[in-house]
Amino acid sequence: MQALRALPDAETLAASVSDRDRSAVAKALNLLDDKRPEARHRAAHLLAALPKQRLYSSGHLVGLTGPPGVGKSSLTAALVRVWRERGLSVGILAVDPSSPISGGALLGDRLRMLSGALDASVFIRSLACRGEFGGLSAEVWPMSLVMLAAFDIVLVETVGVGQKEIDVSKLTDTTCFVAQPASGDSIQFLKAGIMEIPHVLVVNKADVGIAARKTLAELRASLQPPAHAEDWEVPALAASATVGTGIEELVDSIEAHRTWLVTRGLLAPVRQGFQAEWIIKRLLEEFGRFGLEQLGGRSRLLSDLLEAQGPPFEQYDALRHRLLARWHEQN
Ligand SMILES: Nc1nc2c(ncn2[C@@H]2O[C@H](COP(=O)(O)OP(=O)(O)OP(=O)(O)O)[C@@H](O)[C@H]2O)c(=O)[nH]1
Ligand SMILES: [Mg+2]
Repeated sequence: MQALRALPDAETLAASVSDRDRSAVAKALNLLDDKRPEARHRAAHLLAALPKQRLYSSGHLVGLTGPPGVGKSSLTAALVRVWRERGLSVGILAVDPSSPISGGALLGDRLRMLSGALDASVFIRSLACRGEFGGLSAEVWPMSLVMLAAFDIVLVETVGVGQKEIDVSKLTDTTCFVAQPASGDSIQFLKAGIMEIPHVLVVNKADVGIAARKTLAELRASLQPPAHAEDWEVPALAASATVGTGIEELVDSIEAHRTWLVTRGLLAPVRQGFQAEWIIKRLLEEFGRFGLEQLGGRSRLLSDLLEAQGPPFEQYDALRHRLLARWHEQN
């Protein structure tokens, strides 16, 4: 209770987050991580008080995923430098499978090594993954919303080798998969349709030479041409996070995908869709399939949620109460 009393009220915190106050962002993220009922109540108010336009119609949520050691953190640091040069602020959520402390520290070190990359407009938060969302912690969605209210770019770094990427692509506007030179795994996953096709593919460590070029050629060959001219054509690039080649092109490709979404009016619906999926996933975890059926079934719920478009915790709690009331009536 002590810690909660020390917090400013949800509206004040939301206003400070929107003013890009870093310590407010840190406090807001702590609040979302707090499982106590009073904290959850405040977190719901906080999310409801954030400017809707920022959460659903602006900024860019970028996912960076790939196998362990492929260079995601190094690439993050290189990307941050370019974004900063372009005047954009960046919030980073690093979902670390092992240790939230060492993961964040490592990323911080990488960023510090790139002189000038780590300034007041770059914010890093490390999250331990708790086995949900195929490696993504349940808080990633609400935390992304808080970060979107405060930063131009929100980058989510997650480790994934195959199927796990599917879940990242359900939480970020643009998913970027980082492939390892001379590793056939990702190509096999793509070909077999096990891996959700990312929006941007990049072979890192291009400085190793021939092996990277070969992998890039194989990846390009394994990408299906789009069925419709209107579909997004997935770019496959080579980059070197350590040498710094291909980074501007990577930033341009990531930006091009956002432009593609915006010109088709897809940014808001895509994010509302992530939120609806996040709510359904939580309901499924708490009440199982039977619970979902009682609420009208998955597809009905999905369309109801997309239509209603409220803040995430409010929508979730309303459904939860509806279900509990129903069960109470029946027994
Ligand atoms: N040669 C070469 N090595 C690189 C490049 N990028 C990263 N590395 C090296 O690859 C190793 C792993 O880099 P990280 O950036 O920690 O990779 P990661 O994907 O974030 O790793 P995890 O978070 O542990 O999954 C480090 O030793 C880096 O120095 C690159 O472009 N070229
Ligand atoms: Mg890393």
